[in-house]
Amino acid sequence: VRSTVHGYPRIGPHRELKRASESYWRGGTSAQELDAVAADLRRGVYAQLREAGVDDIPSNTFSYYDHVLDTAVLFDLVPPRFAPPAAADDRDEELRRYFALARGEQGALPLEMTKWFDTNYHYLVPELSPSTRPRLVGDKPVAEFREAAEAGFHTRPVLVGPLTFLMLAKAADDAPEGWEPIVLLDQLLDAYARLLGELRAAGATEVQLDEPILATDEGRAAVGRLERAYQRLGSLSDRPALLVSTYFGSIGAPALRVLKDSPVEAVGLDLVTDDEGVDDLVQVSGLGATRLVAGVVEGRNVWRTDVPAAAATLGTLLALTDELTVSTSCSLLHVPLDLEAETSLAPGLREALAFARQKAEEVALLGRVLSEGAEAEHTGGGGVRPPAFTDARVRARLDALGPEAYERPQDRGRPTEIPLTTTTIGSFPQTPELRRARAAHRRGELSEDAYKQILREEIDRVVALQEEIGLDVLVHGEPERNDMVQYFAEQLEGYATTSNGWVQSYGSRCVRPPILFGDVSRPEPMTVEWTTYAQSRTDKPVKGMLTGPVTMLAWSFVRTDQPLGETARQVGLALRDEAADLERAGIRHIQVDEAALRELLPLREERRGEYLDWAVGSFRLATSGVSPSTTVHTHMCYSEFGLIVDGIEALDADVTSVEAARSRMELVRDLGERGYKRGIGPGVYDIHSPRVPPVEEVEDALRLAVAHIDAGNLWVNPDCGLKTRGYAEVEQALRNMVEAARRVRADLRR
Ligand code: THG
Ligand code: ZN
Repeated sequence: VRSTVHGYPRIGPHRELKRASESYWRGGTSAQELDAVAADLRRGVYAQLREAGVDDIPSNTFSYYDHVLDTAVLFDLVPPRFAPPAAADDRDEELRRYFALARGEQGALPLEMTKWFDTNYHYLVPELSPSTRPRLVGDKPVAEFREAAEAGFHTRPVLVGPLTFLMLAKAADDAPEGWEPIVLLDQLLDAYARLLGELRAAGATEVQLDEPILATDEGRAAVGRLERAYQRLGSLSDRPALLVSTYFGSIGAPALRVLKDSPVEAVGLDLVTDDEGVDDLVQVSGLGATRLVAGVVEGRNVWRTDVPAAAATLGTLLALTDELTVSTSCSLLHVPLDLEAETSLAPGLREALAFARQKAEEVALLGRVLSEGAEAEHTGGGGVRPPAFTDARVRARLDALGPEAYERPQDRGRPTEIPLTTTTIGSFPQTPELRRARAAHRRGELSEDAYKQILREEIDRVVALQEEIGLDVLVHGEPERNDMVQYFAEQLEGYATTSNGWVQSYGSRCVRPPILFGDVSRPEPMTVEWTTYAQSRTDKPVKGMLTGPVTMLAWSFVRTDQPLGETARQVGLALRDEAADLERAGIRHIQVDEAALRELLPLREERRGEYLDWAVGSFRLATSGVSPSTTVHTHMCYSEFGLIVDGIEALDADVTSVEAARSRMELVRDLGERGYKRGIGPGVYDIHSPRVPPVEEVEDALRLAVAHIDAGNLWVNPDCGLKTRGYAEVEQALRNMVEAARRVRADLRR
């Protein structure tokens, strides 16, 4: 029994890739230097996996920005607005175009970014049209295979599978209505066929094709295309062995049967995310000669594997297949690299954790246990459970709550009499000075008093700026927060934070997801000091800013010993206490962000109702304790409204701001038709690019919106927080936004 992993973190032990690429973008590093850093990181990964004892090492899991983007570039699936490299062998030109696709350049907006399934990783969405001609133009997988081979590692190149690639792509704006990228399947398969031939010629004996789309309803429904794709690739005469790898959930018996009956040599299944994977295997009467790559080590959470239990599962799987490989449930891209880099985790908790490197050791151990009959208990792999950390008081309080704790009075009035009230989502730019001060404070080089003084001065500036611009509902700007989840996790009981547990979110941007290991409670107020300080500096209302329960879970590693809904209720209760304290301190607007509400939506329809029940319940628990006259706000990112409009209504916030740049009109029309009676703030400009929207553009958006929504219910705001932007553009954009609101208000009075 061999061992492998589906993929590995690529940013480096100290985020070397972030440093190197950001420096390259600033012009401080040459293409050669950047490539050298990347090559070192790749070699480091192969060496680490070999040292961990992993038998089959993947390659092409590295990316400068995103693996879906890499695939688009590899097959020449680049929209025409991105000029091709001036010369074929100019590395700077090649990188310029690659990063332009991800980040935009003069005259060309970047590809859209969206969440990779239900994770906090973002991929770039390929734009395809009927004139798109897939063809193999790059050699990244081949070059990285050769590079690894020269360093002494025979690897298994990993590719995004053709079905997943096309089903995640979107039709370009100029494509005819109703055209779908999937119609390019046959042409794309020709390009994959060529690539497989080149990999074979370079010496690759096995290639992994990732098809996580099969865990979604749409993917499961595409069995006909699945069959076509893998019959075609499988019947190539001179090719490497094919591993079709699936993850983020089970794929269902029909898809599994297609793969079993196809000429592919191996199938990877996620056996931890839900409990249907083994049922699927039983239903198709086992895989027979098709090798099973069994994902029994959880790839996207940080708990140590119960090795004896996993070994027992693998034992039963041996009856369902002739050949077995032990693996992770998905790529380890979603967990931090190495627990050894953490020095300050509480003992007891630490022993219960495994990061990527430790998980690689776990698959290797399981491989040995099964091959050699080694006793799991005697090989250091006993199932260590997280320490039971229960808080009887939290449980008693939750048990004592009745249904009224989840309801606000329905006849509460409209929060403001101003039509088109202007506000922002919460965060203001985090200046380099601010980041430096926070880093110095963390290292102990800046005293608590001096740090707080800097924060107060920043709040003074942000409040004065908003007053001067003429915004109606102000914010304090969140200068004290490193991250909207980490900041709260640092202050809540039941949560641990890491010092180096970085996980890639998109491109060079990383987050350190905290670890929610026990019952959650709030020892002290978390935001009252800063919010009330800001309120003391202005007569305008200041909005208090909290992160909602779903988002606190979505962007953390969470305990698995109780249902997510139960954990969410505990977070909701802590936030309810915080909201009460804010209100007592005189704050009359409270925003509870649920940026990740869409992201945690289950990939399969049949599980969505249950999810929305607990997601909505925990939000309402957090927000229903305040007086009817306090305005409750919420904000959501990346929402596709067909799916989430019911959620907006169910949350029952007084004001919901949404990132609606693309679907703004659809949303206001839909809410208007439903007679939605609460406030709605469809983001009037896109903060993800530095572009300043002209007044007229915002005005047009507002005029369209007031045609569908009562102006008294319409709020005016950017589409997301401003922390990643610079002051120069933010100031001008907000001025234009406020001016546009003034013009439309004046017309309404006529
Ligand atoms: N927090 C968390 N997850 C998120 C977001 C967030 N996921 C979705 C979205 N927002 C992702 N956006 C970003 C934007 C900026 C950064 C990370 C994710 C970022 N990170 C700093 C960096 O990489 O340099 C590090 C921040 C830190 O010091 O903690 O800028 O807001 N959890
Ligand atoms: Zn947002």
